[in-house]
Amino acid sequence: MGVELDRDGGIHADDSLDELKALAQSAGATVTGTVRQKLKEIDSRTFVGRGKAAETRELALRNEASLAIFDDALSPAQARNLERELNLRVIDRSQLILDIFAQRARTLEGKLQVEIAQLVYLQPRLTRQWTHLSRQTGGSGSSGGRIGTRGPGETQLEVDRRRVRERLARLRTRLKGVERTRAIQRQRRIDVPYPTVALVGYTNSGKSTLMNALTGAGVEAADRPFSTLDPTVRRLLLPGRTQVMLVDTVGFIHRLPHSLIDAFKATLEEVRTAGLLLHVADASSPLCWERMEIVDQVLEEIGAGATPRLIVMNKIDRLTDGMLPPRAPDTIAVSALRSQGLDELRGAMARFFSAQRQEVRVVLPMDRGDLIALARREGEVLSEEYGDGIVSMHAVVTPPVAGRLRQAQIAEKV
Ligand SMILES: Nc1nc2c(ncn2[C@@H]2O[C@H](COP(=O)(O)OP(=O)(O)O)[C@@H](O)[C@H]2O)c(=O)[nH]1
Ligand SMILES: [Mg+2]
Repeated sequence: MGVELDRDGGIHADDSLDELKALAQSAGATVTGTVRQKLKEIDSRTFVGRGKAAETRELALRNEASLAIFDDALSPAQARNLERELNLRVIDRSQLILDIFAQRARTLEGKLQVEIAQLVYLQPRLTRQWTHLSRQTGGSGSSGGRIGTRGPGETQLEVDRRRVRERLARLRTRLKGVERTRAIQRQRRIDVPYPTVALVGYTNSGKSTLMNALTGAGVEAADRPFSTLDPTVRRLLLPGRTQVMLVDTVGFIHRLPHSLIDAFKATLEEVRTAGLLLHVADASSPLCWERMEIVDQVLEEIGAGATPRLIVMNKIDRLTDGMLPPRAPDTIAVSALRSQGLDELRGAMARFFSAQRQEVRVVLPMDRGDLIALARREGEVLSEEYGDGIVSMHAVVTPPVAGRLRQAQIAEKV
């Protein structure tokens, strides 16, 4: 069910509802009907109008539906009232997305993050009526009826809020431990020291396919939302000997639940600390630009709004008329699937990093041959003079290497 409100901007209600349908199917549901309503104002009690609710109840009965999914965020009270009006279990888009994440989570970190997000979402909804209704309709047997009941849903709805709070605290402590390991891994990478490039974009835009095409990483790429939850990192060699670490991570979507963004802070840290973002967009989607705006908003929200980025227009093989959507000058057109345009993309990344190269003049202890070798390998050494137990060097290197050299210097070269 979706509503079109007068004040709606961005993604149109119909497109949003289509996306919701695809999400529901990908979660294992069979969609037996869609309902939409144009509203001036929402009904604060039941979100949609009374007439619409009655109509939906009829439709659900006819189609033997066991679940209603709302495209808009419902307050806990609205969801409860709607369950009563529709005589159906009711969830909203957030809960559906949380459910899909729960299905996709593979690693301990991913599972912890999703469960935290689910519990945070459920916390205000833990009331007696809700529990009662969930029990009544939850066990209907069809796979669609199970959506929103996986993970903590079924078990935790039956415990009281205090125990949920306790569980949340425990999960957060465990997650902290896991995050620490990730932070150490990231630190090691910074020490390496290659710049990090993060793939970002709307879910299903082809980030993982591009990762595989560029690095042969063998990351799972599938035609379904959120197949990637956990970050994968691979080394990528660019023209001009620049090495970078390429990170593939979770995609974004219209109305991504806040509890998820919060819970995935550590995963998204990979994006926040990257030196360059590749914003991968599905150029074959009619909603390409609207989706790019949503991605920009989420990037802003997680503190990566100012990170430099290259815009990668993917799936150009699907553009029958060979026309890209009207585009900004700095975009690179590729087909990750057919490995088209990848040289141009590598070139653009290399140009970005070579423009970022810095001149450094440092005096190093003689025994830091490793750093001199690093500067030679990762940059260009313009001069090196050996003196009394010291080497003074003038080089042009990437920012991470420059940082390493300055850290180890005993004096600035004059
Ligand atoms: N036609 C076409 N399909 C692509 C291209 N890149 C990715 N896909 C498909 O888009 C779907 C989502 O890809 P995936 O890499 O998993 O997207 P992600 O969610 O952004 O990681 C898969 O079915 C891919 O095969 C492309 O360049 N052309
Ligand atoms: Mg992916």
